[in-house]
Amino acid sequence: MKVKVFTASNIQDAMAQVKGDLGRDAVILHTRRFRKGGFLGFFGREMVEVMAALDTPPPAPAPERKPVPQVVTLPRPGDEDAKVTALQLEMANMRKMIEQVLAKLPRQEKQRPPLYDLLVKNDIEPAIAENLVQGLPDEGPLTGNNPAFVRQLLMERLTNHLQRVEGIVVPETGSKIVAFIGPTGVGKTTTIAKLAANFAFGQGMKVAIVTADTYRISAVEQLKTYADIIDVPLEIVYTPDEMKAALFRHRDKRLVLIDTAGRSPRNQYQLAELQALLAVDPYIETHLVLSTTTKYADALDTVNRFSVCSPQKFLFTKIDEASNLGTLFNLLYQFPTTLSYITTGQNVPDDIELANPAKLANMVLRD
Ligand SMILES: Nc1nc2c(ncn2[C@@H]2O[C@H](COP(=O)(O)OP(=O)(O)OP(=O)(O)O)[C@@H](O)[C@H]2O)c(=O)[nH]1
Ligand SMILES: [Mg+2]
Repeated sequence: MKVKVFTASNIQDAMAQVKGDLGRDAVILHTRRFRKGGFLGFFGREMVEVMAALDTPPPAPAPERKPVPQVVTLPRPGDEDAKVTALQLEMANMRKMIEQVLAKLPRQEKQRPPLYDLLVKNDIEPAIAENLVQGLPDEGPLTGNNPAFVRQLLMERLTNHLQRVEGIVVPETGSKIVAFIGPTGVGKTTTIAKLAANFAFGQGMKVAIVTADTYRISAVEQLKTYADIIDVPLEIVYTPDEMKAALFRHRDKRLVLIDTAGRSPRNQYQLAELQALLAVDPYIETHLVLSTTTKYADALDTVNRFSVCSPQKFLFTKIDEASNLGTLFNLLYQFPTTLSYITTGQNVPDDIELANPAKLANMVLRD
């Protein structure tokens, strides 16, 4: 048996080489794509490698043997079974032959489909990417699976992991209090202004804003400016008791939005203080605000440390600035937390929308 490896820039050229060298009876044992040149696996040229084998024919028949004329017989009942058995035998021989060849070959690097590389390029954690592509059919001309079809299957898997979506739901005949917590500068205050405007103008609701961010004068001024433009009342609170009193004063509002100071996830004292502020009312729904531009490891640390405040939902900001949605997807894959809104820019009140699973999945798999 003859086994050869052919390399070309595309599958058609590789197959032409196989045919030219080993002929039409060659058996394809294995194909893979890889990158040649480049730096750390990037920017290289994509190449295709095809491993093919040819079962070399037995020595030529003795010259004196005369060719036996072929007798063509019509199939009779019962012949079909014989044909199937012969075919099965042939296939078993072929499988044995391939197994013998593979056993003699040096161990190959684990094969991963091209979509795995695309996920990892989009900062999906390698272990998560591996789970996502597990069991996907192979794509490419050798298997007959259209790459677009395989991509669509993966897209459905991604969408499934982003299904848990719910914004702020104000009960028909009741009210809602929502607090926004998170690290500094992620966009909590801007997001509150966007939501206040949308609920007050868009849905005609009575809205109030309470801020516990009293660390910086500029923070209060920033929110006061928004509150004045939107024409909603703003309360400034320093202690849990004041928070309780402010919520009581605004019990007639359909929606109360609470702004908090950005906390360093590493400052346990600040987190405990935040926890105490939110503990004044068990009905406060807490959204942990995270920026999509944050590195996954840092975002994971933030989620773990803010878990003392038991946030019910994640809200992701700055999608317009993120080069990919790796952090967002990795977190939602790991935590069974509901996703509320995503923000897409600095403009108040427009740059905010309810998360859309299919749209986000599309962005996760950006080429
Ligand atoms: N590009 C972009 N910028 C945003 C977005 N949301 C907020 N920002 C900007 O991010 C910066 C910080 O926004 P803030 O709303 O003050 O953030 P914060 O979380 O309240 O910050 P602290 O109160 O200091 O913790 C501002 O310049 C905002 O305009 C967004 O979706 N996209
Ligand atoms: Mg703020």
